[in-house]
Amino acid sequence: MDKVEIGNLAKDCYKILEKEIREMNHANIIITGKTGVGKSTLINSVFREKLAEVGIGRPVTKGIKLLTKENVPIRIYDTKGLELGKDSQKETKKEIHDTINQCLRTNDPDKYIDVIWYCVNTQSARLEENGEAKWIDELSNTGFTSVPVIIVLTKAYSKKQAFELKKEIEGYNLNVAAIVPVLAENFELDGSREPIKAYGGDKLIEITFQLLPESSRKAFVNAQRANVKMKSATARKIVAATVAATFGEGFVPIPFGDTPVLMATQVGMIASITSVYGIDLNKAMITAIISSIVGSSTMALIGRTLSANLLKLIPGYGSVAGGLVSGATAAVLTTALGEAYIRIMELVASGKMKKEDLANKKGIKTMQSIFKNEFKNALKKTK
Ligand SMILES: Nc1nc2c(ncn2[C@@H]2O[C@H](COP(=O)(O)OP(=O)(O)OP(=O)(O)O)[C@@H](O)[C@H]2O)c(=O)[nH]1
Ligand SMILES: [Mg+2]
Repeated sequence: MDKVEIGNLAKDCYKILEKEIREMNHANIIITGKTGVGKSTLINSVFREKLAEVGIGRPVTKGIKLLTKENVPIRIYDTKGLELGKDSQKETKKEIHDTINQCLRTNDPDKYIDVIWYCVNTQSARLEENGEAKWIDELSNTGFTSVPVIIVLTKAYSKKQAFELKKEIEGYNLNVAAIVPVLAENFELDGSREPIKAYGGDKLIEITFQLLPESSRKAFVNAQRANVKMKSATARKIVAATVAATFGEGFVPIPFGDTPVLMATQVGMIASITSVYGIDLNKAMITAIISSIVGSSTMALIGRTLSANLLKLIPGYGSVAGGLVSGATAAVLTTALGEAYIRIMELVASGKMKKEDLANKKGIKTMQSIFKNEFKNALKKTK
């Protein structure tokens, strides 16, 4: 493939990606709880941008701030810490209900509040004091609509303490969907002891996901970072769907000589996986990714392997015009491409590879070796 062809594929891929992001709905979450319970820390740890720090805060009501960031398909409504007084509690609840109702009145599902995270400090006193339990119980129903509430037990340094508090709250039979202990950031102990490792964020993301309407789920998977498995599982579904599609296409051109390995379906797959990981790639990065996949050394390997192993096995191959093979072969290539691309996105998402490196020599080498490996793996599975 020449530079122009690769450039065109990259352009297509970029266009699809832009469109996906532009058309994606948002997930909308209200987060509330007493002052200092760890709301901001939680937001910054479970989403892929530190929204509580870098997000643009726009006041919605006196006590509610909307946190957003461009290209992150989530809206966080951060409430000012709840004070203990009855009047303050009443006012905060009214503001929350007003916000939910207002969003509902837009008649735009993209704006609807999907879930409320109510944060309780795991070390806090019993919930029935100050009427907090009753307050939580009344939170989910605004009079017009009902929004699920998850109680997040924040700063859950001690799992035992979190477990006991959870039991206690369960005893109140509140109108809540789940109670989830989370330690959002490692807790450093003094002296030589190991810090207590952060945990629970992945669980909170999983439970929240289950409560979301279908229309918000894509956005939520994109915006979250605490649940890596959710990203890879979603990406693998996309690969499986693409494999099924290429199968359906029957005979598909494969990369002998100058024939492009990447067809529209695979380009779409790459764009969709990128959007699952929520990694902002520019055109140069996408071009580098595509050229490292269809680059000559990779293609040579594929060509050799395929002609040695696979083509012989495909009945009637000899009668097919040169360069056309069955859906089975296309499936191997698509699987390899998808798996390799997931590996690359994981490296970038986990910080093991800088996305800027995708466009340089080192990055291209890494990607080529990943793709070759995945190609061999995919081929093995067919045997
Ligand atoms: N180690 C550790 N510290 C935490 C955790 N959650 C909160 N903290 C600390 O607790 C303090 C308060 O956390 P914030 O996230 O600012 O609490 P907040 O609810 O946003 O507070 P307000 O916005 O003022 O109501 C900060 O010093 C955090 O570093 C956690 O999971 N682990
Ligand atoms: Mg805060």
